[in-house]
Amino acid sequence: MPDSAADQAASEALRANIDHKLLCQVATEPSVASKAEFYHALAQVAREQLAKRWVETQHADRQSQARRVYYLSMEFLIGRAMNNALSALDLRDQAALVFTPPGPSIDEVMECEPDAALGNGGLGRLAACFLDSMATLGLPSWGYGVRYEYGMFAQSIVNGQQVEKPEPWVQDRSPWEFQRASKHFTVHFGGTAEHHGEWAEWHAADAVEAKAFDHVIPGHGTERVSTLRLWKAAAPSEIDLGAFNTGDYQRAAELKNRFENISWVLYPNDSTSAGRELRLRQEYFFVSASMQDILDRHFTEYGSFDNLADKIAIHLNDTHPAIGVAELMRLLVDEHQMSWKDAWEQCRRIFSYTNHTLMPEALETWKVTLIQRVLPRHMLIIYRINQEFLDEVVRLYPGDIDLMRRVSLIDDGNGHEKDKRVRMAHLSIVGSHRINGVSQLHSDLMVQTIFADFARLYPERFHNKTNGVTPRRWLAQANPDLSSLLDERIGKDWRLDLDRLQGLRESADDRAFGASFAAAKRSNKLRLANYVSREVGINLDPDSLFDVQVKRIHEYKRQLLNVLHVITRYNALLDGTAVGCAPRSVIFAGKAASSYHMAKQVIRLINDVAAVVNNDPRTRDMLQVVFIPNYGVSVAELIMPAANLSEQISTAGTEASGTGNMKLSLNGALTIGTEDGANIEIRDQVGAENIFIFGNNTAQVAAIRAAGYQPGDLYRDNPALQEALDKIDAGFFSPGERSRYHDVFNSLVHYGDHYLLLADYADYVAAQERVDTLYLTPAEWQRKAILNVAGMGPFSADRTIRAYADDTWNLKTLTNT
Ligand code: 26Q
Repeated sequence: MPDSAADQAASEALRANIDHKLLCQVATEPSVASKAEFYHALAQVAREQLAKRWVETQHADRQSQARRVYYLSMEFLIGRAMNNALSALDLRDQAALVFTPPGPSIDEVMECEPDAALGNGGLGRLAACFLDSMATLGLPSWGYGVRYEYGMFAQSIVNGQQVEKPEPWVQDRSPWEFQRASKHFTVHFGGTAEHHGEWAEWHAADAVEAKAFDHVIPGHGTERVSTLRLWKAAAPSEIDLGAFNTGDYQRAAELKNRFENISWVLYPNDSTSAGRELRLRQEYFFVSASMQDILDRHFTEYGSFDNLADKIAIHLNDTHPAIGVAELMRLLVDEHQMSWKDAWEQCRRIFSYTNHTLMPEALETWKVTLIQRVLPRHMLIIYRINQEFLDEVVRLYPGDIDLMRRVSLIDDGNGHEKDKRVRMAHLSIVGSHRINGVSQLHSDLMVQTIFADFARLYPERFHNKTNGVTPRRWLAQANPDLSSLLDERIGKDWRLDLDRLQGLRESADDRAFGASFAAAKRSNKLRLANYVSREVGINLDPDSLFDVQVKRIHEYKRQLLNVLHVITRYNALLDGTAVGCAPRSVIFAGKAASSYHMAKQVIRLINDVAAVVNNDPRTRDMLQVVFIPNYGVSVAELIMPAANLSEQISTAGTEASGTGNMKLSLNGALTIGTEDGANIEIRDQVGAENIFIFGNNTAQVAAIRAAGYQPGDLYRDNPALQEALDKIDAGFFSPGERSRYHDVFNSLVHYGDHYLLLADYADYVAAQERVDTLYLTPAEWQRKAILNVAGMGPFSADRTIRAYADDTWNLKTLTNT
């Protein structure tokens, strides 16, 4: 904690500023202000300085006329803003000095802020980390998205089951947003489109206003900022007027609803494409507003669209904003009189696209009939793009009809008109000059499987950009104890240059350092244990091994495999065959999509198993199980620093990258994981001897499936596995309802075990035994944990964004300091 005279003076100045904001903005005074009122006053202090940085950054960007990148994403999982803003503004230490007893602490003040949970999971959080890095690297950059009224639902656990409730993250307004009253665009829907040669006239049926709300994203170690502009849907003002004139309030209210519901709620699904009309409207709504805004800005600065592609890059975060390709064509050709050929040339230089999943059920397609009804002009544009694209394919591979069918933007529905669908991934690829996956394995599989035809057509377009996480939020802010330890050892520069962590390697064998490292971990575990005790009423032993699996609940992520191991361990403890075990606390957290039955069953099973295991006096000292409710950014900030073991156990070939794996390792957890996603690159960086890799790799998974996988045989031949599964099936953990988990049992033993849990079970349990052995040798464990942190340099989002800027967006970094 800084205590020099200068720091004291600065904190006094900050205190005076907060008191002033309390008076003017909150109308109260320090002696009676609540924590929430202090939070608002402090946020106002930060807001003022952020506004100043925003204005200066915009000025610099206009002056430099540098190329800008626009990052289009349906999701931005920001979490809380305060700690990050104070750190970026260099106010964090002073704020800690201001908030001292008898008043609330800075932590208590910061906890008043609700999470901005405008995303589902990995993809949304990646977008937030990227904004942090873009600002920090000084890139002229904007994020564009939807200002959902309700973000990701809040999860509570009632009788062991997930209960969802709506989460209005901004009740009235947030101190972090700036409404831009003058920035609004009209977005049209429906009606008909009439061709006039190259261009068309769209007689739309409906119009919605898109209103801009900005979040200033501060850079670290720079005064530059990035902007996140979110769009809120509003009924056009004529609607209110019409109701007033006719007195038909009922109809007016209905209409208002019909428009304003577009930005009401985030779809809580992270792995299946819903195919719902409202979702399509959301996608087009924010994409159209963003495109209009981008073109407006460009025209104001250059008075022409001829140089558009020299000055802007637009990135598609998955296919969710892919309709943007058609929208840019529409705006340039229909609204700005550019020729189709010129517009298409610009388009292809402007767009780039990241794919985040290989799973077929998550690949977005929309019925042609739906797009025709909601966006008739765009359907015509997509047909024309497709026609020109297929003409090119024919020239390259004459006569290959099957190839044409496979790569077409339209899935022809086996000739049934009503089953025709638009493939958004194909539209994204054809409209982009760069396409990337999010880990080396994922990028390789992408070009070998789902996009193999396109990789043959356009090999130069396909690249890898392995994901990363921001070390500011995920180490500096979330783990202050480890951070100060790092500062002492390797200096403070790792925040902006994560490769500095390599400098820790020479301290791996230093006993004293190992002890301090362990002490930091223990205090983080204590903090988490206190939270769990308060929230869940379970008391964890802070000296037990904290074994953590935190992520969305999905069958491919195999939380159920983890549960099978827990039950196996419990059985072994009971029958005395558990030798060399370390005391463990197995910690789960994550949300299930509201309509995903099997995922909800897994949550319930975890809680049912916890109820049995935690209350068994014979095993209580050796094994505890807890499900922490409402996993989100803020809960993750508590869990990541406290983990000893990171569970990354997806079926090889299914997890595109993972980013929780990076956060956990960065905070000194060892990984137990499969050869999947970025786990492979983590192994390469930390060394195979410092990670627990188990199970079948992608080639083996393919071979097992090809040979006709028989999970029933594995069940019959492995007594420990059989006992664990039988207990689930017989209702051992659900005595009040014995049949509760029949479907879970059946999905593994009788219905094909699609994600090969049983095939990896034995190797997983064996790997877990090696984990115990190591944990019982603390000095060795510490050494490996330190080497994990030391190897995490490449997993900074700064490295990822630099690579995007260089290879994909063609941007230079800037500074205005
Ligand atoms: C699509 C259509 C309709 C409704 C919802 C969706 C939808 C929404 C979100 C589909 C997918 C998502 C989110 C996917 C996601 O989070 N993928 C994860 O992305 C991370 C960042 O690249 C990777 O690390 C993870 O491996 C990947 O699962």
